[in-house]
Order: sequence, then structure tokens, then C-alpha cells
Amino acid sequence: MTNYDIIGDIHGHADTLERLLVKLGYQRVSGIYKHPEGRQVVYVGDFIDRGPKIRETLHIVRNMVEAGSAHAVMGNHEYNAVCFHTPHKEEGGFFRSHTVKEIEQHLETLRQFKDFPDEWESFLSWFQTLPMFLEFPAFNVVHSYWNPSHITWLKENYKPALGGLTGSFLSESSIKNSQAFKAVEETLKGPEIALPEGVFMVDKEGHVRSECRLKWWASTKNNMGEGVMECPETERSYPMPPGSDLSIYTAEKPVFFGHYWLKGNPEIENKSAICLDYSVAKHGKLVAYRFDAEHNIDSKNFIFI
Ligand SMILES: [Mn+2]
Repeated sequence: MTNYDIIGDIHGHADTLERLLVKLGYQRVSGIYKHPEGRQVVYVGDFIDRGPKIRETLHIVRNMVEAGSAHAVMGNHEYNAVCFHTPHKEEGGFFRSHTVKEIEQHLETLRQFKDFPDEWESFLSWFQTLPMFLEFPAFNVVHSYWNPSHITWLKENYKPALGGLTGSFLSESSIKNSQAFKAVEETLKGPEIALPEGVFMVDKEGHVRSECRLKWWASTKNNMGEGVMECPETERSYPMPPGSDLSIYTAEKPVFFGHYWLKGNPEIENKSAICLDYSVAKHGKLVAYRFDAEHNIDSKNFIFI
């Protein structure tokens, strides 16, 4: 049985990734990282944007996937990149508009690939065919949110082997409030909910938001402090916004995900849903979880830099 190392969001921090791979026992052979015992990495997505070595990160990851020493799912940044660069034939423009906010988020990638247009094209084609979730015998992996009904929808409608993010798939999934839109959006970006009238939040980029990100994996959701990401100190005791899913996520197979820019040292809040994103791109940590056969979820299996 294969053993796995699941690795959180990298965002162009290739040097940290290489140090983590070495710490996990992977060795670079003919330019490709492999584990002498046949362990495999599973990447949770968000390889690009923000960090200093985006090209290097992509080469490390794709080489490993192609050589069979890793698997990868799509992050919202890879999805956004495909949308940013794919023209919307029916409506004009692109599937992701070229506004200041969108360009800012993608700028480091554009800059670092400026002199390597062919290479960028080939990575974009690779992004298009990344799976949006992966199921292993003893665990599942997704970038943001494992919702069984979204996963069922994706199994029936999203076909990485038949082109993945094709123009027609993007057209369908860009129709706001369609089932396609919701499945893709929430799987890659997580569930959000409108804040009560008059309550606003400021996100990490300084944008004022009238919606908040739900901590879908939280083990208690008695108030906004427990169930909402980046909840302002003054609103922590507020009740959860109306319409929030207050159920506690449990599943036979644990799911590993990234996306949420958690801070501090990795911890397990819910043994069924384990976040591996600890903000390497904001002076945080790059985190892996070692998953061996016959497994009990335990925080001693976090390995990080
Ligand atoms: Mn993300």
C-alpha cells in the first residue's frame, strides 16, 4: 500500500517546498523529486501567485506528477488563471475580468512568466486538466471544501481527461447561481455567506466584504468567532449569520484541504477535515501531513517548515 505526504498551498515558495520535500525524505533524481520507498506527494493546489519562484514551483510539481511521484488537485488560483486567460466567446472579454483587483492577485505570475510565454501556455493547459478533487483508499483531497453533493456533480460533469476546463464548461459554470457555478466556486473557494445587515469585514488584502468565509470544518459553531474566518474581535460573540450550515462535518474518510491561510502551528480541529494551509506566502509555514496505512489522524504527523 502506498504511503502519502499531503502538502498545503505553496504560492511560488519553491525553496521552502524543496526543503520540505528533503525533510520528508524525497530525493532529487535527474531533476525530479522521488521517494526511495515509493511514497507519493498529494498537492492541494494553489501553486502560483504571490511568491518569488512560481516557475520553479510549477516545474517541481508537474515533473513529480508526470513521473508518478505526486498527485495534484486544482486550486482557485490555477482556476482563476485559466479564466483570466480564456476569452469568453459569447459575452466578450475573459472569463475572469481584467480589473485592477484581479490583475493584482495574478501579477507575480504574469511578471515571472513574462519572458517564458510558451512555458506559461503549457502550464495553463496543464491547469485546465487538473482534477478538482481526488479520492484515495483512506482519505480524500480537495482545495477548499468537500461537499458530497458538489463532488457528485463534479464526477458527472467535470472531465479532466476530456479537456477539463473547456470553453463550454467555463461558460456553464460562470452562470451565477447555477448548480455548476456553485459546485465549482465552493469546491475551489469554499462556502461564503452574507453578513447581517450593516456588518462588514476587511479581508487580508484590505477589501471590504459584506460576505464571510465559513469555517465549514469547525468543530463548534456557536457564534461567529467559532464558525467564521477572519471574524473581527468585536463580532466574535455574534450569532452565526442566518442560513449558515451549522452542522459539524464528519465523514468516514478524512479530507485534507488548503486555502484558508491559517496562522500559527498546524493543529487538528476536526479529525474528519484537516486544513494544511498555514500561510507560507505570508511568513507562515509550509505544512505536510504524513499519511501511512493503518492510520489514526494525529497532529504528530504534521511535518512543516
Ligand atoms: Mn486557495
